[in-house]
Amino acid sequence: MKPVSLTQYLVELQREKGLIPGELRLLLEVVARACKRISLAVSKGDLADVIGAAGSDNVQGEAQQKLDVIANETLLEANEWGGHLAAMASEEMEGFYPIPHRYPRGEFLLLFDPLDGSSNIDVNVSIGTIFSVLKLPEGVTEPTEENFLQPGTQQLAAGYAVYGPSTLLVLTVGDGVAKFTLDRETGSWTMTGNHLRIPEDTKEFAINASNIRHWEPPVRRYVDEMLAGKTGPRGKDFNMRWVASMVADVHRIMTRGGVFMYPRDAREPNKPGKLRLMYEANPMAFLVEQAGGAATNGLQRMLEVQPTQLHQRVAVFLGSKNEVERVTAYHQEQAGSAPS
Ligand code: AHM
Ligand code: MG
Repeated sequence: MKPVSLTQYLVELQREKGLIPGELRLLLEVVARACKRISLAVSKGDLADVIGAAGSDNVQGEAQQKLDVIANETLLEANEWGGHLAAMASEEMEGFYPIPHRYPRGEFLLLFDPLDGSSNIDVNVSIGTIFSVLKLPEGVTEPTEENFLQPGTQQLAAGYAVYGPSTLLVLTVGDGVAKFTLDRETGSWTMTGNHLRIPEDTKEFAINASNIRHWEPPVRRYVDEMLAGKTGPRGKDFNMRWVASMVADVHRIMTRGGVFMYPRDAREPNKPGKLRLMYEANPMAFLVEQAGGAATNGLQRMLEVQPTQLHQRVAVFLGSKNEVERVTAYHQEQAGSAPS
């Protein structure tokens, strides 16, 4: 069978299936092109002087790596002039970025975590880019931050790129999840999987266990039960994996199932978790649901959480459906029995 390119896949979604407008197709092509450039910079590593600290902090107070900055600029530059977007927002920028008036403006909003898994840059472990596309509300001509604060159900497209042994792009526009591998010789994205499915059951979980002493009781109960193995209440042994790059952990789950957790914990009680709703949790939740999995914040479906801030944090439980439902039920039980 002849290989299908990303362009062919998107053209089919637009023309034959009528699922996406032409402007969205062009936008996704530009995002994919930017990911290709980021992949190139990542793969050059020390040879291109892209490794190491940038000497600045982002809005979350995290030290930026050179690649965080390069990836952010690459996405901004690639997307600002095409005429598809009204504005962009990024993990690496405090405020949103309206498309400058010298360029035509479109009707979409693009959000991204330009370089996810920053702590893995120095050590040559998989990292990635996560993105989400929303529509500017009808009638708005000058975008504001509030225009971005739409629940994840409103996403028109979401995806991630993994810069690993091979570079992958995993994408959804609400018609299942497709996977593309970057062919480094021809420079094109070739489809290497379509309608990805996450098994409903799993024997693998992902959590940073060094935080165990800070976890809330439902998470402790859930993990303890898995750790008890065959002779415990679950009656089977579980395996654990934690890459510390959400893209890599989610991609493993996309491939063979599993449950990913970054719960709220007692380290910073006023922050509901580490990961960010708008450009990490929501796009991943959209992809995971499209692959037959589930995603919650412990209490409710992730995609239905009403955002209140651009950089809002959220607890994340996603992956194999039956496991996400179980850990969510443990949280709901606790919430139901907690004194008000
Ligand atoms: P980043 O976007 O600054 O890289 O932070 C998000 C990353 C996720 O990719 C990953 O799941 C998590 O942080 C790892 O956190 P920890 O180092 O606490 O295990
Ligand atoms: Mg991230």
